[in-house]
Amino acid sequence: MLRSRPMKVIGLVGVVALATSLLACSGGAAESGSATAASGGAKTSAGAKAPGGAPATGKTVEISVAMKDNVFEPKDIKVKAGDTISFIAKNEGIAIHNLMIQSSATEGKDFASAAAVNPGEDSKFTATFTKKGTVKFICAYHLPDMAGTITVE
Ligand SMILES: [Cu+2]
Repeated sequence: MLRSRPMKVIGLVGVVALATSLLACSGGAAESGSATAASGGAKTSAGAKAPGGAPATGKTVEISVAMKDNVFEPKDIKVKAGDTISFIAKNEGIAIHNLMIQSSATEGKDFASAAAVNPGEDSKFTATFTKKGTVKFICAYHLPDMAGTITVE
């Protein structure tokens, strides 16, 4: 009886030490494993998507653009190539406005809000820019006043 007690204590310490080292070990393995998967995934999509353009990043960025009478705020927007941009075109004026992105030359299509966004209303749409450079956007009702640029970086 007297001998088995210290043995038990040592055994318990041993088990705890083993469990701790196992936890530390699996934690480390999981970390390096996910890092490898992330960089591998980026490489794969770079090869698979749009040659000449940036691959989709899988990231969504929300950008609100106020349409006032007669100006966009902001009128100069910066985005990252490959991000999905969720545009919210908010009509904060008293006239009808819209937001037309003239990207057909670089992206093969234009992105646009509803053709007529009424005062007090919003129009949401998404766009992805794959080519770095500058794209113009306008309000079709109020040229040349309502125009802006999107810089794709
Ligand atoms: Cu307008």
